[in-house]
Amino acid sequence: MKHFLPVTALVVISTFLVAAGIDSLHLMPQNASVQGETVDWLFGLHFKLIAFLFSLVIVIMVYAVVVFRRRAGDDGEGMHFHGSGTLEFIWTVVPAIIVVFFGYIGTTTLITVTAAQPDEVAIEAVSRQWVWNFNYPDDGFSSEELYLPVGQPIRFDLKAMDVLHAFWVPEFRVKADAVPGRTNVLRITPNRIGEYKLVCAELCGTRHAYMMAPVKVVSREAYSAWVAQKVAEEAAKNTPEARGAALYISQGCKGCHSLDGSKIVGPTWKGLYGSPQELTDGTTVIADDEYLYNSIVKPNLQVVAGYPANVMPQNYGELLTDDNINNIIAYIKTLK
Ligand code: HEC
Ligand SMILES: [Cu+2]
Repeated sequence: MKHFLPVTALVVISTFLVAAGIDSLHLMPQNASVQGETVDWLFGLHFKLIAFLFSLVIVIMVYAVVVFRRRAGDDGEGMHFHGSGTLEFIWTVVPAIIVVFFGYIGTTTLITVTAAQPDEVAIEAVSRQWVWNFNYPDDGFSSEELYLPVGQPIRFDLKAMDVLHAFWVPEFRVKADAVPGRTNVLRITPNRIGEYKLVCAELCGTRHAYMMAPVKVVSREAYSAWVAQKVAEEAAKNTPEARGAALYISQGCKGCHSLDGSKIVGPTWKGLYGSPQELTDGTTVIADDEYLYNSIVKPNLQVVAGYPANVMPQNYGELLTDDNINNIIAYIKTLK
């Protein structure tokens, strides 16, 4: 019994020292979410328990080695004893209580961290090999950067287009898998303005290590400004001219028509609208809306002099809607 007090004192001192040592290592980056506070609290508690258990084992072992060592001239036997009911009871019941207690706070922490928030905003995080994309359904645009307003509870709907990925921003602490064919949910309320990095935390192929996306937690005002800018960009993408420019590429017009005045297979579109066109039958027409429409739908009707007939595909009238064609014409008009 005379060893009990010094050993207890040493265990207590060692626990504090080890716990402080672990703390000073800063194993986790700065926390930046409300959920992270709960996680860090639980994490900290575990490390204090680890510091205690480590001290319990190491202090008693070192104490025994030093204090009970064989001294010069001592060749007697050690003390013999058979078990101790009290001790066994204590070292069964106390750890059992601790384990159940930690199980309990682990569960309540999980419930707190995953709880739905009344005013949460949904953002869809779409993962594919090897990029992230964020859809903001409330405002109808998507972005490659994740902007978040500080203090706003966010519900991430996680999607995967090909294989398993995982959504993880270390500063937010919480993490969830993105699984093809289902939508996993992850809730985060960022509470610290700053720039972070989203990483994929599920080995997903060759470029897994590079599957990252910038995360910017900004003030509410900066967020509104960014949303307004994105909405405007989205609207700009939706003009007839912009849609026509997209069709120029997606329908293959680009392969035969240049925009810079150079002659490829067909005539350039630069300065085409409103200019006189010499045709193979010797006549000259002005390239107005009607002429352009006919040139797209029935290319052989009026063939431009110096160019072969039957080269421009004859079936654009079937492939393209009238809307498509009008968009292309609107685009051609911008090519001065
Ligand atoms: C395989 C090559 C090819 C592709 C692809 C092609 N064109 Fe053409 N296009 C031509 C050729 C060659 C001419 C000139 C002969 C003629 O008038 O038919 C022409 C002529 C035109 C003209 C008249 C130009 C002028 O200077 O008077 C328009 C307008 C036109 N194409 C629009 C389109 C559009 C729109 C697309 C895509 C949806 C497209 N073309 C795709 C080859 C192509
Ligand atoms: Cu991935």
